[in-house]
Amino acid sequence: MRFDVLTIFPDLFTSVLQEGILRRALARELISVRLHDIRDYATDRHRMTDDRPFGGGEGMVMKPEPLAACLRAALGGEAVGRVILLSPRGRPYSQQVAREYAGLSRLVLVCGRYEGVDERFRRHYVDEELSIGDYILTGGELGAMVVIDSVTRLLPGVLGCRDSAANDTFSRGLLKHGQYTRPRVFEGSGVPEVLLSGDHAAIQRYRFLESVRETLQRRPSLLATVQFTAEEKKLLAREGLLEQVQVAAAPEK
Ligand code: 9D3
Repeated sequence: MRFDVLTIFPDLFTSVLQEGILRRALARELISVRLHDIRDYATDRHRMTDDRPFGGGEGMVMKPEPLAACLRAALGGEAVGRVILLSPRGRPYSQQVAREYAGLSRLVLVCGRYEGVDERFRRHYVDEELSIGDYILTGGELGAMVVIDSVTRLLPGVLGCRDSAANDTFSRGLLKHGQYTRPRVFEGSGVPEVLLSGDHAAIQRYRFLESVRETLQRRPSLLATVQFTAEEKKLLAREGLLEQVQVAAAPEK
């Protein structure tokens, strides 16, 4: 998969791409990331990428010509690849959107700064606007990194089967159960006995119930989209959790 990033701060991306899973995905050519410095496409002698808003008001707006020239260079004649503008008024990002992007061969991520980009650039060139959450950032770069990180780990071959994406917190809509490792006793606290028992069916039941309890407590609205098997329902009923789960899953929460 190929990512093209348009930004006035390409250096922000270097550390994120130089460590861990992203570094390995790049080295194995499972992804490529091309950073395009919008400032290289500014035409005036001060290399300005922003200007004051017509009509007045606070802050600055990103000029359309450098953005358009940079995008043209990034696409290199091919009109393939979805053009995504990171923006606080965009569609909310989610694991579902990440899975959708992971099915594409190319993403172009445009990072705005200041108060936003000129509306004509947005209308003529942007396929969709994407927000990473309801809080205010100083620009789109962190959003682009979130997209690159979350999409890359979904690509075939990026994660080993041991930590495969199929096991994720959001893969079936339940939060993950807590995990324990050595030592057996830490600051006076032990490890749940069942995890030491070697009884894999019992461990699986315990973890499933822990997942449901964690989800009920922390994110009950997530339960609305979870499908339980008949066997899981029996287990939940036996633990006195079925009714709570059904209440949490009911609409109008
Ligand atoms: C006063 C109006 N502001 C909108 C709430 C203007 C504004 C603030 C911050 C415009 C752009 C920005 C910079 N943010 C992003 O570029 C951004 C972002 C975000 O702020 N929150 C969540 N997701 C994203 S993706 C890009």
